[in-house]
Amino acid sequence: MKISDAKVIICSPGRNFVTLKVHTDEGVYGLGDATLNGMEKPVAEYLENYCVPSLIGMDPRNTEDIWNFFYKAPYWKRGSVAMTALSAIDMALWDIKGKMLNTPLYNLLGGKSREGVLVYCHANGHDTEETLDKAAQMIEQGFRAVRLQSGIPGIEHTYGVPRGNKPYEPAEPGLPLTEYWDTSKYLNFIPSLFEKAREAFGDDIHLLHDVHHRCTPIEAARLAKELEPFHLFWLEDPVSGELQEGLRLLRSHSTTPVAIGEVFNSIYDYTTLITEQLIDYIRMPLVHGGGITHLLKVAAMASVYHIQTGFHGATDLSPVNLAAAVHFNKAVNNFGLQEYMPHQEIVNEVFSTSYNFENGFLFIDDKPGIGVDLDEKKAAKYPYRMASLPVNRKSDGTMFYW
Ligand code: CS2
Ligand code: MG
Repeated sequence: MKISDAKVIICSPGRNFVTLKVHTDEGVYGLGDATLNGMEKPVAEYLENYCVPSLIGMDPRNTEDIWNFFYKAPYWKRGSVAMTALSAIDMALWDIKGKMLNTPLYNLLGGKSREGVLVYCHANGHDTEETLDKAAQMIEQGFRAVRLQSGIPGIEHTYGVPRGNKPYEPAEPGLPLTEYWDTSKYLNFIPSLFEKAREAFGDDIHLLHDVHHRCTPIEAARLAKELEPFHLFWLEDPVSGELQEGLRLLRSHSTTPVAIGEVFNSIYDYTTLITEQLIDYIRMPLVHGGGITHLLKVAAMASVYHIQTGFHGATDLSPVNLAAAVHFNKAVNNFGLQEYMPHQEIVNEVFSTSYNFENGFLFIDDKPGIGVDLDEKKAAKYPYRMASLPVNRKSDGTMFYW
């Protein structure tokens, strides 16, 4: 069996997605997500001009060797662009493997450890009241885990909160907008949001919060400590992902669980965090972290230290990634929680999916492989539109972390 062709499809039904479609000489094809928010074109270019020519003629069943070829052959390794491309190749090959063996992906990863995959959704509001209203609506829809992000008094616009009444999308059309940030206002406000949320929803709902890397280690330690009474399921990205050692300080001050790594792309980003037990959940998703082949190894390493998976799953990751993540999470023993931010309705015109949400869980049917298809004609109706994530400056104008 040989790979006969591979094509990169960029489309924008509501937002940009990059998909790799790998064809074989036996007529079976596989799909992989290659979407890297705001950097779609470099991944597509790397795939089309560098990876696809080498891929043609390879036997798609050799997922391990092909992964190692694209990881080890380039002298300049890793980085988010190359690893997203590699993730897409890997995902598409596992999709083919499942289709060839006529079995859903989860069966190739160990079978079922559970039927449904527990997910969390977002409740984003301009202030405490609106955030808690949104959370109440989510709980009403059946969600058992909710991430709370709120506008901060004194800060004009906070990342994660939609502008006006638009559905929330992390990227905005065109060049990056600038947002202004004030950590002390943020730190003074957030504990009261969670205090009110616990009063409103009781102890049985899982509550989460994302710091988006905006604290220094000592600030993150303060936040984690002050949130302790409200028993968060996790506090996400409390310090910059670059500063792994920063988590030592937080850990020595607080028992608030920590999730980190949606911007990571390799097991080597995690070695200190896992072996020193500085985190509780790994966020690196299949689409940016080297695909199924690599995440199986990261999850296995994490499991030795009783650390669980908690994959990133915002709307800028395509339905192909989400479906693959549901299979993965259904299979691995140390699954913890999956982020689920449903795509806009228009996305379903292009992608047909095999997962459904019920009572707080995502379920996936038994279609062979990943179970997602893409309608190329419909995709062509929605051409790429440049969109960017905002940049973040401190209130005095200093360029700052996200
Ligand atoms: C967020 C995302 O879902 C999350 O946890 O951090 O909104 C993230 O900022 C975007 O996916 C970036 O593209
Ligand atoms: Mg995040």
